[in-house]
Amino acid sequence: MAIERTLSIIKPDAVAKNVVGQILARFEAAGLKIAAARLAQLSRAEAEQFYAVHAARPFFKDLVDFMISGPVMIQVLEGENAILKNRELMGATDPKKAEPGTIRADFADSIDANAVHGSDAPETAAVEIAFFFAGLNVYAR
Ligand code: RTP
Ligand code: MG
Repeated sequence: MAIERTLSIIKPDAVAKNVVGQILARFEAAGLKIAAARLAQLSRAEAEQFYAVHAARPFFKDLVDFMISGPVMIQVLEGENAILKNRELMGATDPKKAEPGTIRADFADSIDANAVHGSDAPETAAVEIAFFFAGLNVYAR
């Protein structure tokens, strides 16, 4: 199994609930290492660019409004099979459909306020990591 990196965001709802530490602890317990991290308030332009793949979807404006509604915690997770492992830890997009014990089942309130983002493939992980950490250190651990 290859060592991968993936881009993870703890969204404004989970930061507001003060569960950043609990979510990071789940990544660590699953063997994922934090290779870079920063707390940020996204601008509208940044959120629109980050989610540009969804620009034509009916939920796009709500998604962007939500992502800029408060600070987010952005991290690069590194480990074996990190992209899929993170998606499994997150659970389904809609927390009502997420498996018990997943981050979204335990911390998310709705499909809009769903606690976390995770890259969905190697190509998107590379683009998303460069988007938020270009010029910053990402540590090989
Ligand atoms: P994310 O990108 O945030 O990790 O979420 P995801 O892969 O599980 O879901 P995706 O299809 O990429 O959608 C991005 C975000 O848009 C919102 N969404 N709303 N109302 C809807 O039908 C709907 N579908 C998606 C969610 O907040 C989702 O996280
Ligand atoms: Mg997605």
